[in-house]
Amino acid sequence: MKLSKLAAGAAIVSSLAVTALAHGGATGIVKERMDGMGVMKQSMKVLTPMMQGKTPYDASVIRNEAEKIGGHAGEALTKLFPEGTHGKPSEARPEIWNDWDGFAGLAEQLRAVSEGLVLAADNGMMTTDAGQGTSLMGGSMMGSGMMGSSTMMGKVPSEKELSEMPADGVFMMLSQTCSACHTRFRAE
Ligand code: HEC
Ligand SMILES: [Cu+2]
Repeated sequence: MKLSKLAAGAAIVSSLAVTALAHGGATGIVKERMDGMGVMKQSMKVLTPMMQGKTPYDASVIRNEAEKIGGHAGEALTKLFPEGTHGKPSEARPEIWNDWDGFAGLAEQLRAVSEGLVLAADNGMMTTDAGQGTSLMGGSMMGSGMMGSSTMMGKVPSEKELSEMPADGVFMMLSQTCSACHTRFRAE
C-alpha cells in the first residue's frame, strides 16, 4: 500500500502501537477474535481510501474485502464470545452477555451489510469526485432516510435495497456498524 499522506502514516503507526498493547498476551478464543477483528480492520484500510476516491475504484477488490468481512461477522463473530470471556487482556465489556440480542443483532447486521456490499460493488459511487456530491441515483436516497444515523436506529435496508445502493453508501453503513458495536460493547 502506498501512503501519500503523512497523517495516514502516523495513524497507522499509532494504531499498531495500540494493537500491540491491546493484545496484551491474549490467548485462545480471545486472541482468535482479536485476530478476526484485525482482519476486518485490514479490509477497512483497503476500502476506506477507495471509497474516498483516493485509490482507483475496483469492484473485484471491494467484493473480495467485503467477503472477508462477512466471513468474520454474524455467527462467526458471536461464537468467539462465550459467556464470561471479558477481563484483561480482552476489551470486551460484560454488557455483551447482558444484552446478547443487541450484540448478536449487530454481528448479524455486519454480515448482512457486508453481503450487501458484495452485491453493490458494481454500482460505483454516489460521489464521483471528492466533494462534488453527484448522486448516481439522484438526490432521492439522501432524503429517504436510508443513509446516515437513522439507519443505525435499527432499520437495516433489505438485501435487495442494499444491492441497488451506491457502494460508498453501503460502505458507510458497514463502518457505522463497526462503530455502533464498539461504542456499546468494547471498552475504550
Ligand atoms: C458485534 C460487535 C462488533 C462488531 C460489529 C465489530 N466489532 Fe470489532 N470488536 C468488538 C469487540 C467486543 C472487541 C473487543 C474484543 C476483545 O478484546 O476481546 C472488538 C475489537 C476490535 C479490534 C481490536 C482487536 C484487538 O487486537 O484487540 C479491532 C481492530 C476491531 N474490533 C475492528 C472492527 C472492524 C473494522 C469492524 C467492522 C468491519 C468491527 N470491528 C466490527 C465488537 C465488534
Ligand atoms: Cu488485541
